[in-house]
Amino acid sequence: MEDSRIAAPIGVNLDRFINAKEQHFSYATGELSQLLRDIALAGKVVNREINKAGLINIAGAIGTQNIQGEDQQKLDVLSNIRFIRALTKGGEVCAIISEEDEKVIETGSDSAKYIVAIDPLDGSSNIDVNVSIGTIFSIYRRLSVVNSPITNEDVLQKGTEQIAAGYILYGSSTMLVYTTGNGVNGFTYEPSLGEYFLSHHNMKLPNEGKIYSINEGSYNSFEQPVKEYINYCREHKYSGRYIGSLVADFHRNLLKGGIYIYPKTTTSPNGKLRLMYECNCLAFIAEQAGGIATDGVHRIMEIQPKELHQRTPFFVGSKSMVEKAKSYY
Ligand code: P6P
Repeated sequence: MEDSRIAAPIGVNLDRFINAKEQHFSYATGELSQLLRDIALAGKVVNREINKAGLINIAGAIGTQNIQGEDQQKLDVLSNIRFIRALTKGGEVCAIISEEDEKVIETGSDSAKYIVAIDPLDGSSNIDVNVSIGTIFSIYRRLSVVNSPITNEDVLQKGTEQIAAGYILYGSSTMLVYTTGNGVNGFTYEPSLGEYFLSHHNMKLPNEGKIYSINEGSYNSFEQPVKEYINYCREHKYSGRYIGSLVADFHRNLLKGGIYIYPKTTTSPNGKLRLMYECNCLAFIAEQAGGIATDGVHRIMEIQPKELHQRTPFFVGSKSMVEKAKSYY
């Protein structure tokens, strides 16, 4: 037999991983697996559009604003369309909460069991300066019976009710990182094969870290406990690393240990980040990897949402660092 070493194994692709995991759940009927595949596929399309943005003039602002009053970038709008189309055609989702849409999007798949909350492209102000950006998503089970109208209770569920969450990081390489409540796994996209391959199995967030991510330009507007924690980090010679792109900062801290903080500020009295499609998603991943996520004091995933685009202060990362920050409150 030929020496098998000349054919290096290419590893486990996302499809095979999802199928293998599905077999662990006797009740799994394949819909969640299909939903994860739909998200992964849309991520491939968005990845392709991001990578050629500068060439075909889809970078930059389009002159409109989203519900948040933020200038919409062409790729924001394009990514939103791609994910909504993929989730709608996939048939597994009955409703979508998107950062780019004021109201809940009903897909028309009234017999579908799942609801997705998504930030199609976070960090979009970084698009035209070629800094990493990301898609962030959560998956919930609908509470109302199928083929009935979508209710507020369906779309305003606590983070503890998530059945899956993840992000796609469009960086020096494109990665899909997700959890279904049994640990966190990372897949690296191989464009030449059009496949995601398992590259980071059972990811763990180091309990300690020496990286803190916060926009210190807003220092003067922070609450006293936040200022005291920043001073603690400075005294202990931690490294300040703030890319200005949540998914990129979160991913680095997930791998190396660290804390990301977006606290209340005078301009963002409830914090800037959104509970449903940014904070809950990353909180679920952080917790599944051994970290924690709070609003400074309370567990993010215990917050009862009252509105779709609700904001919250966000402290996420290494358990001992988030707890240290909390000790100043
Ligand atoms: P600031 C991007 O707009 C974002 O939502 C996150 O990705 C990022 O961490 C944060 O806002 C940056 O906000 O106010 O520090 O520029």
